[in-house]
Amino acid sequence: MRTLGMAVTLVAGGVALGIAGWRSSADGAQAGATISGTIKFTGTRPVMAKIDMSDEPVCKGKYQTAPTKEDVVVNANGTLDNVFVYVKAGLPATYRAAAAPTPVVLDQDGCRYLPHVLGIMVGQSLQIKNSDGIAHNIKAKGVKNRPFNISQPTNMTTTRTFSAAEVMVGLECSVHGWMKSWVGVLPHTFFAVSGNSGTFAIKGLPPGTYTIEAWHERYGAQTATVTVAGTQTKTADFTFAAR
Ligand SMILES: [Cu+2]
Repeated sequence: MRTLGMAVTLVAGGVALGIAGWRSSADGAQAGATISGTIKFTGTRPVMAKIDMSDEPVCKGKYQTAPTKEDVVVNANGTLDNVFVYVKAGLPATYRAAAAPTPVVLDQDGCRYLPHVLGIMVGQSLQIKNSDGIAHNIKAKGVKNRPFNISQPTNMTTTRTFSAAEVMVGLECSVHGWMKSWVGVLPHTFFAVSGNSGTFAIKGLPPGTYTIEAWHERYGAQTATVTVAGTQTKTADFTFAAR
């Protein structure tokens, strides 16, 4: 049986593939440079509290063992999941992103957001889906983006867009206090989320010197400076320490 943990990865992978495909079709196959790396984790893995879903039997029934909070997800290989990595600065002044690619889906399944962390372009559609058929209420706590509040009483999909770049916009459910998701909104598609292998790749970059930021909801942000040219691949690894 597929676990919800795997579903997170599949959704995140789908997003990344969609972006890569869009970049390739816009700029020619595999054009540009790549910055890739691994998000390492050192120290003692924090123990995440179990989520008590007793009040929501529909959600509880979707798990064989009690799900845990997702503030820190350390992968089996010692890397860190759910890290948002993106180009913070360095794109040429002349760079113009193409039109926003196909919608990104944020699902509410088992009273959790899938994926937990995602990236989206300014103006790109975010399809917020309720797969549980019970009431969820999505609150977006944007600062540069106007906050929104959507009630979804049953199985349905609501589409929203973000008008300004913002890393990150926090989403939460007013009904289920443990439900949290983070949306990185950017004016380009040079972003990735680490996933359960702890790796990332940002492809299709024009030549330049970039500030790459890796953001984690508990451990904060780190940056690296990377210069690429042509179709080079450069490595930028990040290490987050337990605290
Ligand atoms: Cu909810």
